[in-house]
Amino acid sequence: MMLERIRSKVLAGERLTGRDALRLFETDDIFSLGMLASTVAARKNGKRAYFIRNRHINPTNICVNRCRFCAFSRSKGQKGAFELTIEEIIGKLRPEVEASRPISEVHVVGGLHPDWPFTYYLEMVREIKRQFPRLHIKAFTAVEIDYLSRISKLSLDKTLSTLKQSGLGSMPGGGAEIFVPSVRNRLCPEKISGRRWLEVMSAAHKAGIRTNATMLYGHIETVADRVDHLLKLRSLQDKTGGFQAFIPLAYHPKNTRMRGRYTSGIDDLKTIAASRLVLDNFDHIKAYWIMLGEKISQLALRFGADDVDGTIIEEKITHAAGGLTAEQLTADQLVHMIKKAGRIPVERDSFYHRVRPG
Ligand code: V47
Ligand code: SF4
Repeated sequence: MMLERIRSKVLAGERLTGRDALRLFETDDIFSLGMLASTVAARKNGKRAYFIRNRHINPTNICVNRCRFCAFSRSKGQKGAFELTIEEIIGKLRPEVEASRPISEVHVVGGLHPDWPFTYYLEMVREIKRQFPRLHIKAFTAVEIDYLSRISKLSLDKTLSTLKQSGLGSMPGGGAEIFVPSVRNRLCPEKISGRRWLEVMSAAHKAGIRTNATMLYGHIETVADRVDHLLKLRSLQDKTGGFQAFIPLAYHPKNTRMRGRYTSGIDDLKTIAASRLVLDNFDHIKAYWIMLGEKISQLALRFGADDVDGTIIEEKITHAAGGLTAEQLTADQLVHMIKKAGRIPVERDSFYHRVRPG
């Protein structure tokens, strides 16, 4: 019953308020919530569910920040710390790019290294582009871009345009966590503020770089904090239109200093559905199978999601924190997953163009 008024608004194409959004998170009626979100997803993407052939690369896990939810990062010299050379990065990519069905995108995200200069990052992007001109480079979160601008002493705009000229194609959505300062200060006190994250994304969009957005949920935040986060993203998207997909990231507690519990399947599905309904100006909601698991991701495709990410190949951030999934799935497995969820698999490129029929 509680959802009746919201349903009417959604069906009439009216925008939901923060109060409506709270109701979505608070409802127990997940079936009505899922159906409503699914209706909106169908309006935007029909029955299509997207996937991509991609590979993740983490150039280093050495990081000057110490986010309390992060089990991936290490200090310099600490056991388990690693640094990849550009040759090693090229070596990881080559078999995937030269395969009969090559990856179309590399996703590059890492720690904030205390010594690497900006030129190392530029060289990394340039060399990937030189070796594999057709590979799309989706790299560096807003947190990394801010750091690169500080170490290079270049303005944000100049940092972004230099990276773009060197081959950066788009940016992932990490580092957003939860924007509300009181929560953010407990999660990751050294990290840039939520406001700065939004500023960096705004600058990227103005520079013609499309990005994603994320929200880390299921730790110490309240549903009101989630709603605040979604509304801030929606408001920036109204201004720039530069976000492609929104990805709720389910908190994984193992080996972290924050501890806590894994999220529940119910909360995962509610968060997908509420995001779909609140972010009316986002084209895509991604069910990141690495964090949700294959089965919840399938259900998420019936709760408003239209994308499951990709083949990944190697995943360190979630798996350091107790990820329960495999690190990679083949395109065939992704197609099967999507079909069994009653959706039409579409292999996409980084801008959601169809690559070939699934
Ligand atoms: O920024 C860190 C999160 C993010 C944990 O844009 C954790 O297409 C859960 O942003 N439990 C990186 N999450 C991953 C990311 C991403 C992944 C896939 C696709 C895209 C995209 C973006 O992972 C970090 C942080 O928010 N994270 N530790 C943890 N223990
Ligand atoms: Fe560093 Fe990112 Fe981990 Fe925070 S989440 S400690 S910024 S690698």
